[in-house]
Amino acid sequence: MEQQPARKTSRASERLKLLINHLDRSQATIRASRTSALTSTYSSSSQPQRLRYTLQNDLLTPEQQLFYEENGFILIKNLVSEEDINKFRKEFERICRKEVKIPGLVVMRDVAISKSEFVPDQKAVNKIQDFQESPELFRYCALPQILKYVQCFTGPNVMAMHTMLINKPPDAGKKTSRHPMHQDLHYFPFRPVDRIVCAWTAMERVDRQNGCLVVLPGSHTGTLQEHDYPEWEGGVNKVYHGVRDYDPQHPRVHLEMEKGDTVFFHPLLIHGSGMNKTQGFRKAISCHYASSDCYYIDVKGTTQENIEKEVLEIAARKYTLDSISFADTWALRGRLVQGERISL
Ligand SMILES: O=C(O)CCC(=O)C(=O)O
Repeated sequence: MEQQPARKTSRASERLKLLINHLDRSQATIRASRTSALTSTYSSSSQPQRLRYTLQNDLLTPEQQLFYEENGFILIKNLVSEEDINKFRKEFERICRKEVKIPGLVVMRDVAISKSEFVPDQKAVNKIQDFQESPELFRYCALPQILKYVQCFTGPNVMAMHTMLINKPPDAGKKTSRHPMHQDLHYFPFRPVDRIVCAWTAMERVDRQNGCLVVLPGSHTGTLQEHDYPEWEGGVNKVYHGVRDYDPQHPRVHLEMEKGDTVFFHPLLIHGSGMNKTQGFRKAISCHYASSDCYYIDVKGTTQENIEKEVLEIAARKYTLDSISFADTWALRGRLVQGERISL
């Protein structure tokens, strides 16, 4: 059963009211800095709601809403059934065995394992991305129990923009199974930032041993930071950029989760994942959603220029088009999962 915290009009609702008042008053004091996240809107005129990160809804309790506003994530227990997760796992295995070919799918391999001649190629797969053409895997993105939470952040018109099944392998001794701390917005040329959300579902128990997600609560209230490849001795996986500088003293939360638990988080939340110290693969399935009335931005001259360049190099090999823009790479992959497709 899905977790349903008690709906009591408690101290949390009082704090929520206080927070709303505070946000109302602090609109004029949001600080500016040179980052493309600035094109986000704090409170666009089409959205009369007074909360910043969540929309008016009948689902989140005041406690949950306040938690997301303050921390930038919310964990919902037991949201995806064991049966569905087992089906996703089977489909992933069929894809790895090349029994099924999915148009547009990107298969990524761990940098340390893929160099080893002793490990079969399938065991090097650390992620598959862009599974929007896989009817079985894409079912995850349209699960009603996921979408009902997603729309608390995006509103009713929902695009599935980015799909991943992460298969963190047992670390090969080089610490390459780690995912550096990053903000997902670094990869996205669309805004407003607060109408984007990630759903990440554990496909088995995840804990500190097998490299669960680590988040810096409250970091979603900051701006988009500069990202680049971290200088790791053992190497870094392709496109695993990390925040260049973040406060090492910032409190961290390790999100230990059971199979089927799902965390929803904001695209500015600084997060990553640790090394997989076990012998098993740690699997999770994930989708980034955005309101379909988000719009594309030009990232030239911003901190996102480096990822744009890298994505366009990959796209030039993947698509047989003469020229393709960063926005096009997203428009081609995005799929409407609820409501109406407006501008993305
Ligand atoms: O599942 C993980 O280990 C981290 C995934 C992640 O943050 C990402 O791919 O952006």
